[in-house]
Amino acid sequence: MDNYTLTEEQRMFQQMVRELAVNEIEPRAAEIDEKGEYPWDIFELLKENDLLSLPFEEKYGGQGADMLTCCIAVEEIAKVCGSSSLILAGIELGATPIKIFGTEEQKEKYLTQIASGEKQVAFGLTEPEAGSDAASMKTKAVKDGDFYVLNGQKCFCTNGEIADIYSVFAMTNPEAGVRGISGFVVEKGTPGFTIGKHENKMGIRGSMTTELLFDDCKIPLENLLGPEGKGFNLAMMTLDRTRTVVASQGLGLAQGALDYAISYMKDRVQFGKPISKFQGLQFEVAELAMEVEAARQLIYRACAMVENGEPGFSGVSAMAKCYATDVAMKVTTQCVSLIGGYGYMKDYPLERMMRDAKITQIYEGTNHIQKLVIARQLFGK
Ligand code: COS
Repeated sequence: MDNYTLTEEQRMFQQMVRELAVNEIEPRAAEIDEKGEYPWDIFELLKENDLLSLPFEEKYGGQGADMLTCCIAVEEIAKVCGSSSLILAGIELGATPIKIFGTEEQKEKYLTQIASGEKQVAFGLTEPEAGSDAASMKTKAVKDGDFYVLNGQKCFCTNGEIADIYSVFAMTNPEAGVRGISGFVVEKGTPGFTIGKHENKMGIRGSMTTELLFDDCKIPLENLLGPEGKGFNLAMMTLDRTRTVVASQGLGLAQGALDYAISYMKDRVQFGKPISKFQGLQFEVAELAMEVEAARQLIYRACAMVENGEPGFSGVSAMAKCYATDVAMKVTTQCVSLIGGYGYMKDYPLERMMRDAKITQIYEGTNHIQKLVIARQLFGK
């Protein structure tokens, strides 16, 4: 795959998703945000258009799409609705641990259900006292006969209340520290597993974020993901890949805000001419456009590296996530300013884009953590 340009097939795919997003998703975006409800109609739309199955192999009912193609879809949807773009991003995050370490039986069972849209998936790593320091998790999984018994709590789980399948990380051997963490698949309805607090968030309000509570939750031994003690590696390997997806969300929000501001500026007349004719504002927009394009190229490069398993992809994926999401925050904030008082009002999409952009700097590893990952690659640990 070429690192810097899209293939003809990817261009056609991009155009298809763009039209779908503009015609079907954009008209719903303000309402999704306002009501703070999960957009099941958009989920169905993505399902009908074979977008939920993108990242899965054909043998599991998927499209076998490469990383960049998946990211293009997220970018196009994020341009019009941050919450809706999380439908695809949530699948990437929740299902990647199963793709990486799942046995053939686990993949056959779970990936097929996720690809078809029959079931939804989520990722449970973060805990109230284990955020950036993910290895300090307290949730325990103790082997007992044919089961592991889970006790503990996860928080800020995207898709928490609507998922059916969860990739969960827990301590199987606390003495071993980070090497004592293991990954599991937990199914909704397992006794002892309940959903806790529903978070009331600043942005991405159409995405459901909740706690996961485990109280003597017994899961079968065969739900272990990969070898015992390799769960932390699995979580990191997952994030190395999916950070390109969050980067694409940021990119989409930035591009969407920029496109909106440019079109507004061409119509808005002040001092006798459209404000797009003022060079000071043109230069400001030119600078934002430069950063958006630079973010796009970094994401494409990171996707190619992830796809090919090129050495150093972890650092470049962290660069893409950090850069693109910082650009998203800067561009959406400045675009609110560019359209002035209207930018601050809920009748216009920019304030929503600005609120949605903020989380991209935080989730799947804060941007401070991305810099740590990059620095460790440069200097060693
Ligand atoms: N891929 C595979 N294995 C990795 C890895 C990676 N990218 N990064 C680290 N590991 C392994 C290390 O090799 C080490 O294993 P060994 O001891 O067997 O060699 C182990 O994991 C621990 O690594 P390290 O000592 O570097 O872990 P730290 O506790 O210092 O944490 C950071 C590293 C900070 C990078 C990690 O905790 C992190 O990414 N935190 C952010 C978590 C996050 O993104 N949360 C968001 C959740 S999703 S909303």
